[in-house]
Amino acid sequence: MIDFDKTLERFARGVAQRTSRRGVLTRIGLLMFGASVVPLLPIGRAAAAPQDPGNKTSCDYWRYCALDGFLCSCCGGSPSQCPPGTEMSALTWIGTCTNPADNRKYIISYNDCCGASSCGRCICNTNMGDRPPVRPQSNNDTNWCVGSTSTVVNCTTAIIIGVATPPR
Ligand code: ABN
Repeated sequence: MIDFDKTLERFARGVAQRTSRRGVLTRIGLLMFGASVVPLLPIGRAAAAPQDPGNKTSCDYWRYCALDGFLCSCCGGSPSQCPPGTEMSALTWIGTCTNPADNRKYIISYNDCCGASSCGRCICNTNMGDRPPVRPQSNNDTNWCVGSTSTVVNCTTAIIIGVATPPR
């Protein structure tokens, strides 16, 4: 029968004779350095973000498909940010728009920006999926600033909430 202890001892002695202590320490050091550097290497994460083509100050921009209001992009804000001095409404109207870059449907939240005065620039009334005010939950001709500090609507944002359709 093989003497396990003796075999292991012979193997360890052989390794010890063939390698120097400094060499072993160098290898361990290199391994530790490699392990710490790997997470820092550049990794292509761009694929995760959807492409977002189009002119954000035009009613034709894909995210505005169900919008009723002044574009915040024309009023000192952006499709997802209110202009300075205004407050984003907590209440909102939800639409579903197709991104031409990947042909997928995205859920868009049309939060009004409240305060200051009505912006008055870039009015859009695309209204896809809009229903009469008798169904308020499906109507976009609504002042979503009613629950905010100011009920004055300055402009309307179009924020991507998520993908409505799974990848094909
Ligand atoms: N959601 C924009 C809006 C505000 C007030 C009146 C109509 C539409």
